Amino acid sequence: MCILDKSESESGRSDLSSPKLSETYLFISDLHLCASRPHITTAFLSFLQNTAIQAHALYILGDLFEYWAGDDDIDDAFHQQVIVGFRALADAGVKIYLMHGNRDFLIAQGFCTATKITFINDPALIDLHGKKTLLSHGDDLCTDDITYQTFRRQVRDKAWQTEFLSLPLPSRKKQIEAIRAHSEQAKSHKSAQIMDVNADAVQALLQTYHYPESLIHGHTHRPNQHQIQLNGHSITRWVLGDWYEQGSYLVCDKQGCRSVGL
Ligand code: LP5
Ligand code: MN
Repeated sequence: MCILDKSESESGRSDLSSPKLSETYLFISDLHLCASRPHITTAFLSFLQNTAIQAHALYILGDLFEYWAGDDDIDDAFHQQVIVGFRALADAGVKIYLMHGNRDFLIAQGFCTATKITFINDPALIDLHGKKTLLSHGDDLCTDDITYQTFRRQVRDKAWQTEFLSLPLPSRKKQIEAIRAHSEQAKSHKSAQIMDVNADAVQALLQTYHYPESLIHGHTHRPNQHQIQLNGHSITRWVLGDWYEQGSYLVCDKQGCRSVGL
């Protein structure tokens, strides 16, 4: 597992040409990068070089990749392209944080070291300009999706993962392809409501984390801003968009947060 940086709300950088942007935090998720969608990879690498490079920190809230079969796949040419992009961003002084999604939860220390990314757990509580902000991929909140939650418990089990990772890489990829096909089939029979976050699960999480000012998550691919009133607290739930059709990212600075299309 990657090293967990406990100081997510670290002090500002001093090497940026634009002091205004040095106070900027960017949030993305659900890029589903893969070799067969080169236009998304191009858009993402351009985003790293032109947009993220001006920010203080970039947070990736899961599903960076279409799937990740294990860190022994790091030498793959496509993965190397992405790794080089991240390393250049990190070398320019931008802090990069990554959380697992349901498709890339096998990302481990090898990937984080190669990219100079800091791994964060799901959920992660950070301080955004004095505002408590909770980050999550979001799949854990989809509690109505019973078959998915059962599957999730199995594949997030450490013993199961150790055994799976002991298989040869091609065999793992073959199994993942089968699961992907099965998942696409299963999703076509599920209602949109089942695949959305459950309101009670969201409330329970917000209570556990003592009512942060906002929650940012992805996974559902339904970009939006929801206002939740909970026990006298007004909490904003930001849902990040995916990068299939048109990429978008959430920008948070001292003025607040806003969603921006690429
Ligand atoms: O990702 P998304 O949004 O498309 O769908 C998710 C849920 N599906 C998944 C599966 C992933 O998409 C694909 C696999 C990722 C690779 C992980 C790497 C390591 C795992 C190795 C496993 C061998 O997460 C989908 C949710 C949806 O989000 C919305 O929340 O509904 O969940 C499913 O569709 C899962 C099914 O409901 C249950 C799957 C049980 C699998 C049982 C094994 C059957 C084997 C079939 C072989 C032919
Ligand atoms: Mn997801």
